Amino acid sequence: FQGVQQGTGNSQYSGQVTIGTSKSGSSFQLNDTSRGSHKTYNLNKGTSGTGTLFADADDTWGNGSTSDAATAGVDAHYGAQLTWDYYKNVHGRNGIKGDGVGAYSRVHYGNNYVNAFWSDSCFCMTYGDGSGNAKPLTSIDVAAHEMTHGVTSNTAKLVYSGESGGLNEATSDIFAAAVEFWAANPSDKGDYLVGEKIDIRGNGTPLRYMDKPSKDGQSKDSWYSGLGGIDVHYSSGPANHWFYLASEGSGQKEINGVKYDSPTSDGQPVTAIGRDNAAKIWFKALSQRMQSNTNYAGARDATLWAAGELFGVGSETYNNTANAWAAINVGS
Ligand code: ASN
Ligand code: ZN
Repeated sequence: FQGVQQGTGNSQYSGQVTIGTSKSGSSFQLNDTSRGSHKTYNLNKGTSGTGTLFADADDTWGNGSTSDAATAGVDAHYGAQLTWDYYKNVHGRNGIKGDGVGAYSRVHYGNNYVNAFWSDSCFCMTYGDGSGNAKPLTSIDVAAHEMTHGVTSNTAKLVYSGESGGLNEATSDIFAAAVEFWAANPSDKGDYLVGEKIDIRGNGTPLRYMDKPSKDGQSKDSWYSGLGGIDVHYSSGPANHWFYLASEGSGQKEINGVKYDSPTSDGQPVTAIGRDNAAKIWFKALSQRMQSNTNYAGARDATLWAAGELFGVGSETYNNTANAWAAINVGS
């Protein structure tokens, strides 16, 4: 099978990793032919087009720091590879559209750009280099978050405003956490924090907390009638909180060295169904039940339908799934 190669990447966040590359003439390229030909490009501070496809003479990429432009390419390429493998192995989905076709990644976008984004029009992910204390936005969780926007666009198509926008954002955070745990990379272990590697505020705090979203100062822990009127990155809070509660249960817990303390809005404890079950339920709900205008009440219905299909209506898992919704003030 000509073309499929395993390169060695020295990433910034994930240590030394094996990445899918391909050979072209006497050189190698960041073109993962085993995952839909997902390619990674260097924009070299540009903001349009694709810049140049990363190429290398010996198939060993990056040096683990920003002094080598290929390092961000390694992290982005690896994050896309993990996310591809997660969807395929855990959910049986072959690529973002389910058709085996890869997207592509672009790194070194613009100057001091402190963000990353998915675009439906290019079917691609783009990463900034950060600025000041904020590091390049190429960590595993950010890559999985952005790639999941592509999955949402090709499944439920949740409109990116109002409550459906919060659910769209939460879907990206939920699978960001799920991919990070699933990858089990020793340099970036799984957690229920989003963007903890980036240090976006320069004080060591993550962008978002799923056990108690309000810890960021703006996200909401529970549903309330005005939720649809706030920014989608904050109205995601209750659904992120649902995922944490369903996965791990309420109260205090320490996982991979991170301490969590998850409250419930109804004061009733929630018993965990486990992260893998929660992710299976959310994916099935997203891909088979949610629609563009699904709101929080609809998301509850969709996940209970999925839990019923997967585990049986009235099963312990089904009931605990419902309890996690009650804990964020949705349903009863
Ligand atoms: N990084 C952001 C996100 O994926 C970009 C945006 O606001 N859409 O949510
Ligand atoms: Zn997002």
